[in-house]
Amino acid sequence: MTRRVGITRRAALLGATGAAMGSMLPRLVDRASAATHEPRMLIARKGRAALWENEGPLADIWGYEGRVPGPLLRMKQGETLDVRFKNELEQPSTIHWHGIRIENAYDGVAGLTQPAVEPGATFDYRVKAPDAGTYWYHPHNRSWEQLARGLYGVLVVEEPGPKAYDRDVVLAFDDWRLDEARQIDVASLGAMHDWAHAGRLGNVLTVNGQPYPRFPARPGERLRLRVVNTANARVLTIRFTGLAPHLIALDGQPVAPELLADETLLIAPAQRADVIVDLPAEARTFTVEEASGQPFAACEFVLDGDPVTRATPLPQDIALPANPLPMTLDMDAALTQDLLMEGGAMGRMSGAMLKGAQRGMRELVDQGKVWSFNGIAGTHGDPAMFKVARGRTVRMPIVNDTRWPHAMHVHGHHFKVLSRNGTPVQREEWRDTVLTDPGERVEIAFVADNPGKWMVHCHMLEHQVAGMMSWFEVA
Ligand SMILES: [Cu+2]
Repeated sequence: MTRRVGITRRAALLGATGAAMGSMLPRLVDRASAATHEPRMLIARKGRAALWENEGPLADIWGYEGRVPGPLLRMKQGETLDVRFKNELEQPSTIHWHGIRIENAYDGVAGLTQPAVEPGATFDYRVKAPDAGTYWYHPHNRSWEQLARGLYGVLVVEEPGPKAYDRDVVLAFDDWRLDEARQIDVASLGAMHDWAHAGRLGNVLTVNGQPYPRFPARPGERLRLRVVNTANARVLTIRFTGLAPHLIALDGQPVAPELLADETLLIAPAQRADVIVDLPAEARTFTVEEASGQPFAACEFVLDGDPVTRATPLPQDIALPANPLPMTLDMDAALTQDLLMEGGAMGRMSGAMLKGAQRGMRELVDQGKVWSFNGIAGTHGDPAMFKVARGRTVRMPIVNDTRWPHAMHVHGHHFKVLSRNGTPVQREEWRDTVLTDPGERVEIAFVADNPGKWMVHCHMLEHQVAGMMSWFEVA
């Protein structure tokens, strides 16, 4: 039995050794070579990373290019990025381009939009990005294992025109479950306890694959922080104390700029949030904290050098241009598809359909299934939850009848979050992943304009594999 340390353990560790940790080196940025149409190679392979402390023992990981996160990909809105994925792992894999309203054939879902890419094989993805914003990529085959081992990267799609900030900084948060040898705890991968409860929660938090990165910045700089939660299952509470963070986008889609209440961002697995901060004019240090439990510092900004001066105060000028989303919802002619989530520990589920037959809980557990959508413990190979004519509005009331939060993700589309427990959501909020609390009813709607087969699933990856998955077809 390995010792479990709470994620707050980092706080104690950082108190002792945080100051001694090495400085953050800027990550290499990889751009598409648009002129030559040479595909950009992305190789999934084994690598090593310092997850526990910057100078400490290296952990064996799986990563794109053997790194965690994988290469930061940048492209311009409307551009196409050709990626040749090569799988040098011993397990089949794919790449899913999370949040990109992509052509269905390149959505990367093994068993639905493509066969899994076998060890040694390649697959060519065409990533055309209609929307600017912050996105990410990760496998969609045994995601619960492959993401826990480090396979993910961030994809930035840049708006055209001048920027209302000096620089952007990606903050990709992840939590890892490390064992006593400071290696990824692989013995607990697939543990039914995690699958039936909150999912696989880690005991070490990293930002951009590092336990405590320090970001150099200039006094007075205006930064766009691109926050990504890449954790398998942990909902993060990120606090930017003293930085007056202004939210400008959620899941890649612009929102009317707003000062975050309590300078705090709640961000579920797979979600992204873009915030603008104006750093103060004096040289000093700011920490960004994780505050879902005992708050502890996750990274810091070290201000040094000549101050940057800026004429306009926040939130002037920081609103992002709208993306070309289909935003006109025709609710009168909408197809309504209810989504009832059941199961999990302390739930009321007594059985579910599995592969076409009704089964009791005991048999479901034996098959690794403990959750259901609309009474069905989902597997790849199930029939579609619904089919919808292209261009029709889909209205989806989601009821979370479980004791656990779930982060519902819809592929190929962004949806508007209409209401929570019957109360209209005030913010104009277009998302690809929405957090639903235990007992909550969240209504979403979207225009089904992207033809193909699209998954809808929980992005707590252990919940997904244990039954919280289905798909729909736009024809
Ligand atoms: Cu879930």
